[in-house]
Amino acid sequence: MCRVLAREISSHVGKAVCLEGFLHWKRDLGGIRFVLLRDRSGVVQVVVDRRFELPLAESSMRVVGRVVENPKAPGGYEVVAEDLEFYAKAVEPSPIEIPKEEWRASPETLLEYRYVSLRGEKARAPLKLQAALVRGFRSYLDAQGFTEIFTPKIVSAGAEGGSNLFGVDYFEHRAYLAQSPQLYKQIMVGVFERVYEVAPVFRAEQHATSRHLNEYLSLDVEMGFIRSEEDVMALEEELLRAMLEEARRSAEFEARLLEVEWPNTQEMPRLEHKEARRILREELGLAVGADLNEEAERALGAWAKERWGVDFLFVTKYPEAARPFYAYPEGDGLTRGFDLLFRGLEITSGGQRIHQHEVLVEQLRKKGHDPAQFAGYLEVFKYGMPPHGGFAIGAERLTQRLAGLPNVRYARAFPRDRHRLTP
Ligand code: AMO
Repeated sequence: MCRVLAREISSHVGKAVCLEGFLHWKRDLGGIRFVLLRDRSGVVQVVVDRRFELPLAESSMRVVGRVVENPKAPGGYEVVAEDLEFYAKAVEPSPIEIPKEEWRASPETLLEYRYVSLRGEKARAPLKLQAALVRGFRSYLDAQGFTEIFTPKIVSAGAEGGSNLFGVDYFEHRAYLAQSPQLYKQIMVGVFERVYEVAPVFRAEQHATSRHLNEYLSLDVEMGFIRSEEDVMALEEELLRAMLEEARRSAEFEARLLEVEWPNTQEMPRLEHKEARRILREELGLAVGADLNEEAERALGAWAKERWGVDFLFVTKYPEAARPFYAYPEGDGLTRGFDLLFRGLEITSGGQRIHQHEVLVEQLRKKGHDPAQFAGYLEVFKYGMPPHGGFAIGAERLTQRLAGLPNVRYARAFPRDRHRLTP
C-alpha cells in the first residue's frame, strides 16, 4: 500500500514517492505525456515516458516516481514516473468525462451515472462535508451524555400520520418503512434519558422538488427532563455550532472547493409563528396558511438575514393544525413545536412532546387517529415518562444549504426520488 497522498507531495520534493488512485485525465504533447492521478485527497500531475502504455480514464493505478517542482503543474509540483502499474484498466470510456463534466453535465446524466460522476472532486465534496457534520453530531452528543440508539425501520404504523408511508409486505402482515424514529426515540428517553440516532427514513412524497427526497438521513435527538422547548432549541444551537466547527476543521479542502460561506452561528433568534405570519402578510405581502410553504420560508430567511444578519432562525409556537399529535399543546391552539430555518430552508422540526398518557389519547382523537392503532406507543406513557423533547435535522438539507447545492439530491450518494430507484 502506498502512503503518500496527492495533496501531500509538496513536502516530498526531490524524494521518491508511491501514489495510488485513478487515471483522472491524460494528455499527449508529442514528446511528453502527462497523466493526472486522482486519489481521495485530490489530483496530482504525473509525467510519463513512452515506455508505459496508458489505458482509458478511470483505470485504477499506482505510480512510483520522484517529486519535482513545476510551476506549470496544478499545485506547482509533479511526479516523474519511474514505474507505473494499472490494477484494473477501464474497459469502456467513462460515460462522464470527470474533469470536464462532473459539474456541467445535465443533472439526470450525473445521477444516472452516479457511480462514476461521484468520483469527481466537486461531486463527492458534499458527501465529505456531510460525513464531517455527522461526526460532529455524534461527538458533541456523546460528550453531553447522549446514547446512540438503533430503532426499527420496518414498523407497524406511521409516526407522522398515515399519508406518506411506503408499504411493505411483512409475512402475513402489512408493515411500513419508518418515516421517522419519533415514537421509538421517545420510548428510549424512558431508558437512557438522552438519545440520538443517525439513520435513513422514508417518505412517500409524490412531488419532486429541489428539497424533497424519498429516502433521507435523519439526525434525531430526544432528551428527557426538560423545562420547555427552549431547552431543546438551546441544545440544537450548541450542537449545530459543534457540527459546523467539525466540518470547518476536517472538511476544509472540500469546503473551499464548494466555496462554502460559513454561516453566522452566533445568534439563532426565535420568532413566534404568529409573528412570522404577520411579517409575511404585512411586510412581505405573502398569503400564508398554518404551515409555512417553501416560498414563505425563503422570504422569512431573507427577511431575517437583512434585518438581523442571521442565517439560522427558529420559528416557534406552531399551531396545533400544523403539528403532529405528539406536540405539546400550549393552549390557544398553539404547541411547543418549532422549526429551524437555515438560509430560508427548513432543516429541522422539533419541540416538546406530550408526556401524559391521557393528553396523548385526547390529541390522537382530536387529530382523527384511532388510539388503538398506537397501542404499543401509548403503553409506555402509562409508566412515568418525564417531560421531554427533541428534534430531527435533515442531513441532506443541511448539507445542501451549507454547500449551496441547487438540489438536495446532490447531497446524497444514491438519491431516491419520485422517478429514480437506480443506481
Ligand atoms: P419532519 O417531518 O419535519 O419532522 O422532518 C424533520 C426534518 O427532516 C427533513 N426532511 C426531509 N429531507 C429531505 N427530504 C424529505 N422528503 C424530507 N422530509 C423532512 C427536514 C425536516 O425539517 N419526527 C419529527 C422530528 C421531531 O420532532 O423530532 C419529523 O420527522 O430537514
